[in-house]
Amino acid sequence: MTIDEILKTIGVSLGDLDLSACVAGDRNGDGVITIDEIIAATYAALNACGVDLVPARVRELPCPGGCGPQRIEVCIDNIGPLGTNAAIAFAVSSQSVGEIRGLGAGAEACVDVVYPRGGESDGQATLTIDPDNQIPEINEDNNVLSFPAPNPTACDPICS
Ligand SMILES: [Ca+2]
Ligand SMILES: [Ca+2]
Repeated sequence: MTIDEILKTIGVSLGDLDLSACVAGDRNGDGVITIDEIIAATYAALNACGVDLVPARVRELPCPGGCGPQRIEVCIDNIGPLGTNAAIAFAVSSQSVGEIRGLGAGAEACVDVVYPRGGESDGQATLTIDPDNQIPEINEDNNVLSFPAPNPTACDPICS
């Protein structure tokens, strides 16, 4: 949230502006903006007002029977003060592997995907959230996480 938006928030609280000028300022959805919501908006201004997606962690999943494609669990957090209903795409080592649908403020979502071989560098893979930057965020510079590439012999050797 910018200073301009905070001023709009104050304007709404004083009845000068319609609530639609800053719906995000009305945190509890009661149709009015109160002092505590202005304070919350001011705090939010320190971090801007919006979505901030970050890759939380990646975990190798066991493969049933020891044979099959290596699967990983990917967890994405939204550490921003606002949620999003947008589809959030993510890529592993520059290969698009999946998306999640929406993420509330402070929420986390985890999904299982097949680990795409190739693209590792020095045994490290990367998880990139919103790789094509479809979603504007407070911070676009915290969307990449490096993690150790799964050992090729662990799960997806030749299955007979
Ligand atoms: Ca981000
Ligand atoms: Ca983005």
